[in-house]
Amino acid sequence: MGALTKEHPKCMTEIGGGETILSRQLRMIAGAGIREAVITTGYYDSVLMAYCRGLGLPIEYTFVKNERYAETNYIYSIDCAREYLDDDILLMHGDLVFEQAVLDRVMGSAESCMTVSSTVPLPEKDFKAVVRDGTVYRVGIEFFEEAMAAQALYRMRREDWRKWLDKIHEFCEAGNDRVYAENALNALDGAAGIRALDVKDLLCSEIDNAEDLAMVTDRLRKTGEKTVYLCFSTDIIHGGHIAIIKRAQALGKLIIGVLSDEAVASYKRFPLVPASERKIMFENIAGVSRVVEQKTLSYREILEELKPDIVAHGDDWCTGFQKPIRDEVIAVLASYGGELVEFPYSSDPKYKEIQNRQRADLAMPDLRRGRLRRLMNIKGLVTAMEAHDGLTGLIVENTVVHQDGGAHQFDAMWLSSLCDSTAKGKPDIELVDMTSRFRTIDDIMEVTTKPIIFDGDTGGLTEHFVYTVRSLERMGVSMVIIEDKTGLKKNSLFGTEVQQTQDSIENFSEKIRAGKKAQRTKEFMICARIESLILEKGMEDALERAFAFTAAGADAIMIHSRKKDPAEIFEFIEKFRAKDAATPLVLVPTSFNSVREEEWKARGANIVIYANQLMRATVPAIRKAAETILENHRAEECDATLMPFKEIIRLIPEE
Ligand code: SPV
Ligand code: MG
Repeated sequence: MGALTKEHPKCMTEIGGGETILSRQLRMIAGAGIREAVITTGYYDSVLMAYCRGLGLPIEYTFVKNERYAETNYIYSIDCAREYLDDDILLMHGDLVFEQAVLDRVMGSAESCMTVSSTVPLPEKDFKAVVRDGTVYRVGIEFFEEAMAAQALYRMRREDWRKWLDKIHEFCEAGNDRVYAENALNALDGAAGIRALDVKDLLCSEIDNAEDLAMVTDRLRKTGEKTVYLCFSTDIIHGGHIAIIKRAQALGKLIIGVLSDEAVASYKRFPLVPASERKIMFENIAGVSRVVEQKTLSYREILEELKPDIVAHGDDWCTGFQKPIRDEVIAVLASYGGELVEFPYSSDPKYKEIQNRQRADLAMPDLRRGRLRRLMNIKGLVTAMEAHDGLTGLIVENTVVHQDGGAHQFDAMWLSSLCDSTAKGKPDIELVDMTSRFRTIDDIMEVTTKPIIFDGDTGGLTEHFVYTVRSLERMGVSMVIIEDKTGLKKNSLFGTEVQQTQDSIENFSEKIRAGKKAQRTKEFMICARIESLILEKGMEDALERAFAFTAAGADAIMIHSRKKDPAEIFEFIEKFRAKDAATPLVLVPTSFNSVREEEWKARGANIVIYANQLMRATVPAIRKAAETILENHRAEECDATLMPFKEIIRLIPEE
């Protein structure tokens, strides 16, 4: 190496990209989560120590000088350092350069291992390993039979390492300290249980001369030219993310994707930090070449656009709901010759704690209130499911269905007057008073984070409604829906079978105006519900009211119908949208239930409320259980239809 090592040890030789052999090794092991390094030194030890410390890596160094470096081999250096090596270790020579995938495999090995290559030709003068049944028996330059090219990169389990280290000590005590440490290993005759880890053509090479140096720098430059794509949905960056970013950077030029707000909200929870800000967060991480937004959970679109050489991901997606996404990534990569690199996934307990804290934040009134509007902006159409107590709230909060690599969950909760009254065994005639309704809201809010749409019935007297608005706002409710009826309200699903009176446009508009005036926050919404179709007053009446109520300040319009056929709702949406493209439209498709959400969205609706299905699912189930017990005079027969309480308890969050 001559001139290259005149003023510093060989490991400080530059290998391009602003790195030396050593800085690259240390950066990579720090990225793999290793926090302690024992470095044996010889000449230029002070230069080396200052250099390592100047790298600013999160590593605690122990430097051990081999005072007899000129006359001994590294078997003796290890022996000098043995008191610091009583652990699982990663052992490597200081002149070794390897690519990230090699380190990933070594770190991922459950057993002690050494890197070998079945594809690299046997070198004349360098290390070779004699391998039998996957176990390394001998390492040295002199073996050619049953041998594979090998590199001095080992991962050693403590008990295996102990055997080797004791042998090293035995050799040195006997004055046999001018040989390789591997000579001591060979004396163990395979007893150290080192598996041969075949890294094939991956870069794993020592630098002995200028030729090696040229080859390695060229290989690294080519790696650097590769583009690597890594997608994140997180809104907090912690150490684990940085470690993955560093690993991905070692594979090439790194492009980071941030998952769109819509995709995050659909599969996880509402993002606390919007995609635009998450983008800036990642742009400010050193070495990230570009940050793009990934619109969907599926990678197809972004991969077809960017065609990265490598997609990197944690190996947690090999099973579970992300598997179809992974399968698609593999197929798309195969279509243009890209490669998938997976890192062992480790979940950080600290991250869980942060997530729990985030959940608690999301439940706070000020953060919850505005989220309905933001979700509408992000998704175009949001879905709300009825909840009438803490338990149904938890079902709405936590039920997720994974389908075709996507995830679906409800965006919001509907606090139905019908279900709240029914749960109390009372008719839906505004008999359950506001204090009791607020109590239900509070029960639900205490255990959930999703935005709440409150069924405000008629809103009562205008003088009372203004108080209701303020209370709901204060609690963190996002929207109240009031219907244009007056007098004794009955549930709309009875239609004209019961006596119901529609309020006048003037009165109801006045109620809306008063509510809007009473409101203190910008985010709270008042939605006007039009009963013209329910009461068979015709489309013209419905539309006239919709425009009048919007003019009075309503933030949204709900149009209701109890017909099975969705035709009149389609017609209303079309006619309303012809004149008003912006005001959100809310639907409760209990009767007209054949239309899918995608179609409602395409037609211009913004909120779909599933108003009573959970309650209707409960009643037949509990009645059947009661009847079965009565019929059999015992509970055994009904057991098969019941959920064990252990499972029910799992739905309930622990603080
Ligand atoms: C409710 O769920 O209480 C409603 C919707 O108001 S509906 O029952 O369809 O009228
Ligand atoms: Mg109602």
